[in-house]
Amino acid sequence: MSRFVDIANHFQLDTRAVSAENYGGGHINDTFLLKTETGRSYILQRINTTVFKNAEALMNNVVLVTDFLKKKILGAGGDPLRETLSVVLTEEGKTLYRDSEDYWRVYTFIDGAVTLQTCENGEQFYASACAFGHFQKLLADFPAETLYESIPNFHNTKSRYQDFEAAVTKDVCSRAASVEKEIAFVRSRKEFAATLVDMQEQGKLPLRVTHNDTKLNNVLFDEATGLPLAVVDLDTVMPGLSINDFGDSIRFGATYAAEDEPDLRKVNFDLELFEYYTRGFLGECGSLMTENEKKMLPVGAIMMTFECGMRFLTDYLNGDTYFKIHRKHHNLDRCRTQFKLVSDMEENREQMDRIVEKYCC
Ligand code: ADP
Ligand code: GN1
Ligand code: MG
Repeated sequence: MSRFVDIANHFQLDTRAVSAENYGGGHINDTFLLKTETGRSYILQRINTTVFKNAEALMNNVVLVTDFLKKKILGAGGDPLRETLSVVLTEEGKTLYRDSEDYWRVYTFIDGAVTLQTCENGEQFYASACAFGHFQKLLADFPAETLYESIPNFHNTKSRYQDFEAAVTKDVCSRAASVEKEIAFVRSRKEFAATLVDMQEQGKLPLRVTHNDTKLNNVLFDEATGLPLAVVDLDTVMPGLSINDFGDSIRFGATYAAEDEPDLRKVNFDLELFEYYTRGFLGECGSLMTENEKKMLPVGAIMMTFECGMRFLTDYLNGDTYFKIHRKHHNLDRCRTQFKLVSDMEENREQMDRIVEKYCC
């Protein structure tokens, strides 16, 4: 029996696990689809403890957030077992199993759902916006102070900039000379990198409980209706900026190209998709947002795309130690798509502002 099946059998499953296959395309954790003797499915995940330093505190967050969401979902007449994650405990009643090397967790599998890696049409992107906007709305009165900061300074673009400069200085893989153009791209936006962090520190943007990793593939859609069903990947739910949740979705989803598309001619920011998302997000949580937040939504989109590209470049310079890679120069390809999108958004900034205004009133 495989090691993963063995590990799975330390959890309270309906019957014994019989198989575990690689699943999903995340860059940080390892995900497996488990099957038990009855044919029931579960999700098994190995937590990347280089990234998440305190797996127990992280799981405490997940339990707090999912318990909170389940109450709200029940109150609204929904199905708490399908509309958010459900943690399966170990035989000892713990949220994590620890073997000699790693921390593991299990979630029940949400059946009848699909995940999208890129949008096929605007309606799907609109649906994902409703999911993340609704998520934000549901967590509006969650007690933020009970949450552990699973990755400190996660979307602190200013400190991400410092990490980038440190990577250029160390240049451990002697790659800096080959990415001069990308380095210059980041450096010319140093002041921009500070904008949102500064505004938040000056009290111009409120901290809220946010998801912080609002990629399209972190939404499950109902297979039967195409409607959004659940927001998953709750590891980075922490205090953050609403506009960064908006922005990270735009970064990943407002293009028909993949995040790692090597042919940049195919990578274009799509204003129509931007409009679909803006309509969905503001429709769900716009009434909770301040005027400043709404005004800064386009900046959130540019910032998250810039920050992510800079993180990919930093990791490339550091020798690919953070994000999983599946080919040589994978992080560089990812960085380049992000920077192409940043340039496109900068060029389309006025149209983005107009679209946001259109859905603000
Ligand atoms: P990562 O942190 O590596 O991105 P995720 O938690 O997002 O991992 O899981 C990877 C994929 O597995 C998701 O994109 C989704 O398709 C699927 N998935 C995760 N949790 C569940 C679940 N409880 N039920 C069904 N599918 C799930
Ligand atoms: C990572 O784990 P995953 O693949 O959902 C990363 C995000 C990046 C994203 C880029 C904890 O998300 O911040 O935006 O890759 N997650 C972490 O695709 O660093
Ligand atoms: Mg994910």
